[in-house]
Amino acid sequence: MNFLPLTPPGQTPPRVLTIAGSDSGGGAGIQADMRTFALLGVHPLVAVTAVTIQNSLGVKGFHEVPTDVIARQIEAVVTDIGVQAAKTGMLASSEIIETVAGAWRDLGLAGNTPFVVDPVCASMHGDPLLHPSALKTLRAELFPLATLVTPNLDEVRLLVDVNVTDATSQRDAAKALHALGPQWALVKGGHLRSAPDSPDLLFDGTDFYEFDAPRVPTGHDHGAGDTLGAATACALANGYSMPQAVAFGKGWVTECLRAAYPLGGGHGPVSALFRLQP
Ligand code: PXL
Repeated sequence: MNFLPLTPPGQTPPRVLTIAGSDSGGGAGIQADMRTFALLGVHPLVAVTAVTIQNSLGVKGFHEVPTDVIARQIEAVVTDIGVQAAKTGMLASSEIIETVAGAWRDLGLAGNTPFVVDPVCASMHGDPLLHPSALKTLRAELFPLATLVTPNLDEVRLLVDVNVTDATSQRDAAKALHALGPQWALVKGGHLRSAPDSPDLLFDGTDFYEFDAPRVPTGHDHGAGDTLGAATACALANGYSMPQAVAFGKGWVTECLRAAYPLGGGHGPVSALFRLQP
């Protein structure tokens, strides 16, 4: 696959901000985002929302970062360093979502800086990463600010109550998500286990774009959703159109799935480290 343009050493690369939770196991969340950013030649900026206590077997608990600390992290990097795109991951609570939405609006980023919202609700083990009462805030406050939302099929069910089982219901889900206000909605088909491929569907309110990739047979796919969103945000920061950026993100996560490795006694992570192979 082709990668993103690289900035010569000594020159400032594009900056992408991740607003997300820390995974102590290093597979998902901020750690996955930063691996992808760095290996795509992007300078990673970080606003930590929560610290999870986690290993390959699951999430044992998490500690939320106070909302003023989250808002100040975002403000500090946006006002000084500047961002060409941002993505959100684990946001944990309604208060944190309101804080992130408020910061995005107050800093004048809404409508002019690509904003990828990955509506993380639970870990792959089913451990909750978002309070159920926060779904309403996600829909009402953050989705209207998003350039792109990237739910998986479990998140689609929680957000718009559509059970995606085939291409028709995937279109219904994309329409329902788009009606919540994002510019683009991506319904990820990775969890459509009945499909031989992993079909993702992108919708801008008018046109549908399909992205197919072969399903990679691995038990180690921790961090796959984060990695797709992160790579898509990096492509947007480089000026790609949305369909081009999603195609790039999909290609990148497919390579990371092929390179996934076992870790600990549970599920291993997808791996951007393949990029370091000579
Ligand atoms: O993959 C979603 C995700 C995002 N962020 C954090 C996580 C997970 C999944 O476990 O732990 C911090």
